[in-house]
Amino acid sequence: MTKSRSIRLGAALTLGLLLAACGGGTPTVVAPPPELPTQSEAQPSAPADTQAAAEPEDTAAPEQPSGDVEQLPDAAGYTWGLVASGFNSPIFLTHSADNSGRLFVVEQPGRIWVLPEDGAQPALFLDIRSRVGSRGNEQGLLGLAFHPKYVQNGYFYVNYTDSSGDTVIARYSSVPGGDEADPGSEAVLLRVAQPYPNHNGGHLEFGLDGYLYIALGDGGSGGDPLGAGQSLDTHLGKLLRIDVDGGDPYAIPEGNGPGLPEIWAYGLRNSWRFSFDTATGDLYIGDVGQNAWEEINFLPGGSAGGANFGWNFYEGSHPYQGTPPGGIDLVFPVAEYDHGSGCSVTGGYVYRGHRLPAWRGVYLYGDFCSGAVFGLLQNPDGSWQNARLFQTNFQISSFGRDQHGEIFLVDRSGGIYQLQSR
Ligand SMILES: [Ca+2]
Repeated sequence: MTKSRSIRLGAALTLGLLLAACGGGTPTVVAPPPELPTQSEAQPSAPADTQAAAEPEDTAAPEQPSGDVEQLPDAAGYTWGLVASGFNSPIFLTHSADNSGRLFVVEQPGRIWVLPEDGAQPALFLDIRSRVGSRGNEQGLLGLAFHPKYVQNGYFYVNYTDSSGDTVIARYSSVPGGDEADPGSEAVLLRVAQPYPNHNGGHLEFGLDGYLYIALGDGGSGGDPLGAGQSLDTHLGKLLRIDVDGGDPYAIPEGNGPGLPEIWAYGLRNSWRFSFDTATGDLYIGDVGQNAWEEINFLPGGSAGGANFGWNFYEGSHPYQGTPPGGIDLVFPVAEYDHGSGCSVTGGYVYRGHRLPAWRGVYLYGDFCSGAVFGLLQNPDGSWQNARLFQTNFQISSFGRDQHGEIFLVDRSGGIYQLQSR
C-alpha cells in the first residue's frame, strides 16, 4: 500500500465530515484575541511595508538578527491556546498585510473566513466552493496569499484544484480593508494539469523580493512515476516564482532556475507549506516523504534560483531511486524525521513576534499524523538544533502567522490555536 498523503488523510476526512454533519456551518471565535497586539503596539516594529522593505539580500553567512535566541525554548512554559473553532476542514491561516489585525482562515472545500481583530465573530470573506474540486483528500482550496500592496490594490491570490482536479493559480480582489471579496473577480494566472489526485502542493507566498512563489507537488501516485521532480519540462514537483506586477498575467523574474521559465527550484515531492523568514528572507520548505522520511529544506535569503532538492533520487537524505548524474548539486534537508515520529510533515514559520521573546528566530513545524510540533534553530556556525517540543492531538494541516509574526496552528478538525505563554 502506498503511504501517499491521500491514504493517510482518509481518517481525517472522515472525521471532518462527521464534524460537519454534527455541527453548525458557521465558525465562532472562542477567545477574543487579546493575544493579537493592537495596531499602536505593533506599529513601531511592524510597519505595513515590512515585507517589501526589510531585507538586504545576498547575505552569505547565516544572519542572526539581534534578539534571536541561542537555544530552543523550554516548551513546558507554553501552550497552544484556542482562538476560534467550528471551521470546516480549515487548512490555512494568514493575514492581509494591511495593519488591520484581521486573520483569514481557509477552508479546504473553498471558503475563506475573516476574523476581525476585535474578537467579533468570523465573517465570510470569499466562497468559491462551486469552482473548487475537493473530493480527494489533498484537493481543494489549498493556499492564499495577499499581495504585499493589498492595502493599495486589493489583490490576493489563491491556489486550488478545480472540478477536474487540475491546479489553478488565480487572483481575486476586494475593496482594500473590506470584509467581503468579489467571487466574480477571478483572473486566472496559471493552470497546471494534475495527473493524479494527490500531491498538488498548494501553498503560495510572496518572497521579500516581491515575487510570488508557488508550490506544486510531483503530480501524485507514489514514488514519482512520471519523474516530475527531476524533469525541467513540467511545473510539477517545483517551486515556481513569478512577477505578478510586471506583466499580464505575470512576468518571469530574472534569475529563475533552468527549464520552464516559471521554475525557481525543483526536486520536490509534495512541499506542504513553505515560508520565508520575514527578518532574513531565509526559505524553509516542508517536503512530505514517501514511505520513511519527512524533511525540512532550507535556503538562505538571497539564494540563487535553480536549487535541486533531490526527489526522487533521495527521500530526505536517503537514496530512493536511481543515481543522480555526475556533477549535479543537490540540496539536502537540514532536518528530517522518520515515521516513528509521524508520517506527513507540515512546514511552518520562524517566530518573529514580540510577545514570546524566547521563541525569536525559532522555526516551528509539525506532523499532520502524529500532532508533534518541532522547533528548529540555526547555530552561528551553521549547524542546527532540532527537537520535538509539543505533543498535541491536533491534525496539523498548517501553521499560520499574523502580521506581527505571532504563530498559529490550524487543526483540520476545526480549531485555530495560538502559541501562548502558560
Ligand atoms: Ca529532498
